[in-house]
Amino acid sequence: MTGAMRRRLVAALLSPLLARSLVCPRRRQTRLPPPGASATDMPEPCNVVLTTTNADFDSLAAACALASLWGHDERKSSVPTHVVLPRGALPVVQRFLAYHKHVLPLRGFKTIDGADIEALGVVDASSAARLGRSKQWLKVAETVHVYDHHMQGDSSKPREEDDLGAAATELVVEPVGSTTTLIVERLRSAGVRPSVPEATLYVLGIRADTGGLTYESTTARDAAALTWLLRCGASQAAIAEFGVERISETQREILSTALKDVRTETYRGVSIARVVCRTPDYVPGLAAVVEELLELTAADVMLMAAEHGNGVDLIGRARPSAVSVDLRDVMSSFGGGGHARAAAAAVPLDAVRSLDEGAQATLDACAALARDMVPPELTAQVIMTKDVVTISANATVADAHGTMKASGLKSVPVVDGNDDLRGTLKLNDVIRAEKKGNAAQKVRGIMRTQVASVGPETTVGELETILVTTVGRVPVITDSGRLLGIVTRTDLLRLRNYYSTLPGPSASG
Ligand SMILES: [Mn+2]
Repeated sequence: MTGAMRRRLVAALLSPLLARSLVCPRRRQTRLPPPGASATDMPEPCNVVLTTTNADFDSLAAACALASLWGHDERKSSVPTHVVLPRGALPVVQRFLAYHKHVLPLRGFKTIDGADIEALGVVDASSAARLGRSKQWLKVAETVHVYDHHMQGDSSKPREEDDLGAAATELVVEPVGSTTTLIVERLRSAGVRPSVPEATLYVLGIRADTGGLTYESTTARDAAALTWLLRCGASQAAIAEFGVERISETQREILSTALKDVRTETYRGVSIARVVCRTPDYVPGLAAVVEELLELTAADVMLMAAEHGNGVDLIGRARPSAVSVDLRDVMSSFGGGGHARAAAAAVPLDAVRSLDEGAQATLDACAALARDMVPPELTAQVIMTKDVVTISANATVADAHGTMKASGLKSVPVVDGNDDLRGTLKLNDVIRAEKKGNAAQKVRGIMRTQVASVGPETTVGELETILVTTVGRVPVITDSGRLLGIVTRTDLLRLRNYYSTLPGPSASG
């Protein structure tokens, strides 16, 4: 087989059309009609739980968990509950399904008559558009139950009503890391213990959407659900095998080309990288490629425009350090959605053409939106603490020790009568001087005169370099050397929003 043939074969295997037929085999043969009736005559009342199109692990796991919950719910268990994938699944999920579909309650879309649906479950979908052709069932089902964790705007407030919200007879949207968490919590309180393969799938769902409990959106509830699933016997061997995204040959080729083509610009301290990728056909699983790119390039924001036969897919990923960039907002301008740090949009071909733009122009517009979210970079004079504990160069070592004990500081700026910075006094030097019997000596004799300092206009990016590589406390001084304030690592941590609460300004620097 030549390389080109193999690539074509891989592309064919990855095409959503074929993926669907692999994932959702028709099962007509299992539904033998009773004597005297044809299959189509017989109503087959059922419940259906939908994944999203191109299902990820969270979507599949939440759907299977909800089907299990309903199977144990006396109000719903009088009819069977089927899980339907409206259109394909991510490659990593397809691989799991290839080994496990016989233990999951899956049914093909075409084997179900919409009129037979009593309860319809929708999981992990931020809009009805994510349901593909099964969107039509929203109108015919007796009840519609929506479970999701995609919040809108401010993460504390649930999203507004849309076509999906309007169809819902029950709408549960909560700020947790995965939809699977929401359903697993319900299984647990209903006393339903999952089978080992089910528990394994649910773990894969929680892991995928929380990055193995590392993403910013992860909550204690996700960790608690995961712990319970491990106690239910979820298989670490299967998690290790199926939880790892295996980048396909096609994805690997795109990754290596993208690494050469990626362009990074740093704007107000935030590095935004972008790359266009062109393929003849739609390639699933490009989000995994974008995640790899983010890791490999160390950019704060990575944006990819993937041009294929039917339009342009925009995919964005951001690190928590890009505090101000909300990719969900960026992608919503292109009709997409997702989370602040991970979002995507599918721009149809006609939209790309009517704008007279190719993938590059669409990508540039996307990058400009992200860039506009970055506020002016803060400077030392804005974030510094002005109320600084200082010691006079003429104070005695004993006095200085008293000041340091009272403030709890291990390093204090030394100033003269005009508040001009003269040096830094270290606690270790004070203690050493006292042990030598020099408690009455003047501070100027033991202070360090080589002091790293910055001007008031120094940006946070420059300060960060100094604070993490040199000293933990940097005095801010005027051109003439007068002490204005101090910036510490605590200020940096606060500014980066790593912790919601930190001790008062610079106190513990
Ligand atoms: Mn999800």
